Amino acid sequence: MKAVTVGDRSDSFGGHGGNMVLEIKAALQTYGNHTTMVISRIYGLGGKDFYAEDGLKMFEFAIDASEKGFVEKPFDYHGHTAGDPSKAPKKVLEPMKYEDLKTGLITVTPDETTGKINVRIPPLRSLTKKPKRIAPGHGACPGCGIFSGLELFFKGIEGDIVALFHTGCAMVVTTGYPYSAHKATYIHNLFQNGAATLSGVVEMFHERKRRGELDHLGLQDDFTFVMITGDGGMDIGMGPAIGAALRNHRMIILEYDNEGYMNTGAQLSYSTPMGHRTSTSNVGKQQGGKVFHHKDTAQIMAATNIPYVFTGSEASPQDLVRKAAKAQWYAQNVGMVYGKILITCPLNWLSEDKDGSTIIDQAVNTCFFPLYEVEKGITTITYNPEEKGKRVPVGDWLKMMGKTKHLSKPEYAETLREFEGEIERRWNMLKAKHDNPYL
Ligand SMILES: Cc1ncc(C[n+]2csc(CCOP(=O)(O)OP(=O)(O)O)c2C)c(N)n1
Ligand code: SF4
Repeated sequence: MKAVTVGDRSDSFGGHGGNMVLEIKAALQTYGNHTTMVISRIYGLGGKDFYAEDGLKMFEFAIDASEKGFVEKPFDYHGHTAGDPSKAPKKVLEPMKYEDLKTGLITVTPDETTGKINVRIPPLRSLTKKPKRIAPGHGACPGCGIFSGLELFFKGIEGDIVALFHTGCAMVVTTGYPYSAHKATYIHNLFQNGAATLSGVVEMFHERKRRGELDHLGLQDDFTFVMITGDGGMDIGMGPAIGAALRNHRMIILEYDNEGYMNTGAQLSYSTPMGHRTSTSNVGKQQGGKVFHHKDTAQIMAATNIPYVFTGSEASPQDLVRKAAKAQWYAQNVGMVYGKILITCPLNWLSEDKDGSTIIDQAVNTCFFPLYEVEKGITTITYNPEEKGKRVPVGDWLKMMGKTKHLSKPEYAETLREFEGEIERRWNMLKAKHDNPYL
């Protein structure tokens, strides 16, 4: 057969063909057929029908190619109505420049004798020159902590990134069709596929680099691969995330934790703390917020034995930027990193927009969200509110949010006591780990 046309009723974006044509091409290659020309046409999208004339056209493409000896258009859409080019979205942002992203102001050096990774960061003001990787103009609610948290983290990353975002607020509010707020290379995939997809991209990148297949592009090739997920995405995508951790791919998983599935209407996640109100853990006669404790994702990921795990908060910016720089070093040189940052969601926490970083700071100072890192199995608390004389009662933090105000009422005293007890238990466990490198 000289030529074959394959019609796919779905596109595999970026693949120059639907899944069927890619499979057929692969099968031909596998069986040593390098001569049959393959023409790919995507048809029937957007409710378009497929008529006999369309079928005839498919034959004509192949006949034309076999007569000419070459394929004029190997890949195209068939039967679609072209849009009006004058209405195409205009480019409004210039691409970021590598020189601006790689400031050289942050240095990360491994100490050969102690094995420690030394990080030096400049005064944070000097990093404000670094371009934002997510453009303003996205649709997040006022006071949303996601973007200030992510941008702060990215300030600690030098050079280019490839970011994969799970579904969730961070993704939804930055990708309102036909626009995108992402200035860096961006991939979206579903909760069950995110970590698997990015680990595939990482391995493909390193393998093609090793083969020299990217040399002709003249690229700076020191990308950092980062997956961004919410706490809900981390629930649903926990299996693939652990799989990627066990395979130890050179990438970072950064979880922004707003303690619920906010994008779909503030349902509880496994990270929602006990007693907190969400749309599926109500406060009323029958229930006083969530009835079981939040899972400790950072400890779960630390147990996979990846080289670096950290927690961070935008209320402790130096700490977060330093950890981001260290995360980049590990992700480029050793293996997988997992980081968790607590961020505010004023819409569903029923808190004041302006109070975001104060609330987060209080969460850290109650020891509910301790700042620490686990580096090659060794735990270090990077900020200890007790030693600084800053520890505050849990109730002081909870009364700042509408979702937890009820916990100060006498009828919820038992829930509060239980929640406080769990915070204390986990904090003491962490201190023990900090004091003993074998724990
Ligand atoms: C497998 C699957 N289940 C459910 C959904 C619907 N869904 C989209 S976003 C979302 C919530 C995500 O929560 P989180 O990751 O915490 O991000 P947030 O919206 O809080 O930023 C859910 C349940 C989905 N997209 N895929
Ligand atoms: S719902 Fe919450 S997390 Fe989502 S954009 Fe609004 S403030 Fe941010």
